[in-house]
Amino acid sequence: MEKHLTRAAVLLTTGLLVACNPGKKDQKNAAEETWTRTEETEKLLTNLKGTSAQGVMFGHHDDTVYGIGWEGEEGRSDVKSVCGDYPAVISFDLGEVELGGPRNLDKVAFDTLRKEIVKQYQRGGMVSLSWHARNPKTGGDAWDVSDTTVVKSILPGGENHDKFAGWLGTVADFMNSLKTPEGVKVPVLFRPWHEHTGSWFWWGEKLCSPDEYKTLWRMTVDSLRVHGVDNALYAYSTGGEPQDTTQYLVRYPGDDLIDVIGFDTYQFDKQAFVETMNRMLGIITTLGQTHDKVPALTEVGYEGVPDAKWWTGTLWPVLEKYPTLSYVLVWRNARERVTHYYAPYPGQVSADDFVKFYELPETLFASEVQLYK
Ligand code: BMA
Repeated sequence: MEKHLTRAAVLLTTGLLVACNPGKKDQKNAAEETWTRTEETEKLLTNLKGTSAQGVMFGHHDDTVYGIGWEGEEGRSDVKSVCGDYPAVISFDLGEVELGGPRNLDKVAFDTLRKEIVKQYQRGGMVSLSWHARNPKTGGDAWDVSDTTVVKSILPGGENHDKFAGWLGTVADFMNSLKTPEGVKVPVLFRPWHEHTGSWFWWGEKLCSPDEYKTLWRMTVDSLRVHGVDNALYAYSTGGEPQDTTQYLVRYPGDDLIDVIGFDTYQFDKQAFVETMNRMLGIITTLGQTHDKVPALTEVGYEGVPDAKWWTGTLWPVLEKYPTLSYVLVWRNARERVTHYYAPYPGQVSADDFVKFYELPETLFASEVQLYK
């Protein structure tokens, strides 16, 4: 770890110089030269840009590690139990990897995540990783917004910078540990610092300036690159707040750092949800084209899916209007919070409608994609 920290410190300094002096081209090139992506990761990016011609991939958080009434059963998935196939995208969370313990914030072992990530790769599907990192200043969780100087404190020169550089090292170690039995590093889409257009995480809008937020991003990516992480793509995802492309880009850290542009939104009131979806999907469709980035609905859902026709009656009629969308991912089926689920399970009120959604030729599940060929 000490070796990592030293190397990270050098790179973080470079990153900061780049952030502060965008005109100094040679410095930027020096930082860019320090990284490459594996062949499989390049392939993933190319295929992500191509799959929308075929359809939109369906995703589910923590799909294969637990569901309603079960946990840790080899091969099980609520989505598969309902429609017969795994999601094309499965996401997991790295929260608390920074503490060095065996399990993440939702009590899933990191060893289990490693195995499931490899399995999803072997299916030809994609893995996305979010990171609900704990609050590095207060010691609270990601939702602790009691102090508005947390981001500042972890940037170069801040009192928690060294500590946080160590945290980034734990993320890098995890990414570097994702290998198939043949030794192939498994590509992942890393999606940290999400929903930052709201103010419920310590990296949220009211808790740091746009420059601080962008520097946090650059520091994160630079650090992973210098730690040898060559199997990651990066996703920038706002909440549903931006009203137009300009607002969406206020904290955008730069085309050189980001591969996927997305947003998270949930249904409470149906009309408000549909309005937000149309506005945001329009924004990321436009920016996907003008910035050559992959647009994705990085988190969506209706808790408990109480509408029996939600999939084909609400979600799909909006999605089908935005054919360049790469994937749509619903949040987890929590086994420890009985009403906190977003995908159907056998017998759930929207299960039959989900099968109809699955049967649409334009929705893609794991057996319908090959993202590494
Ligand atoms: C939230 C909830 C929490 C969970 C967190 C990270 O939206 O599901 O229960 O801890 O995501 O997965």
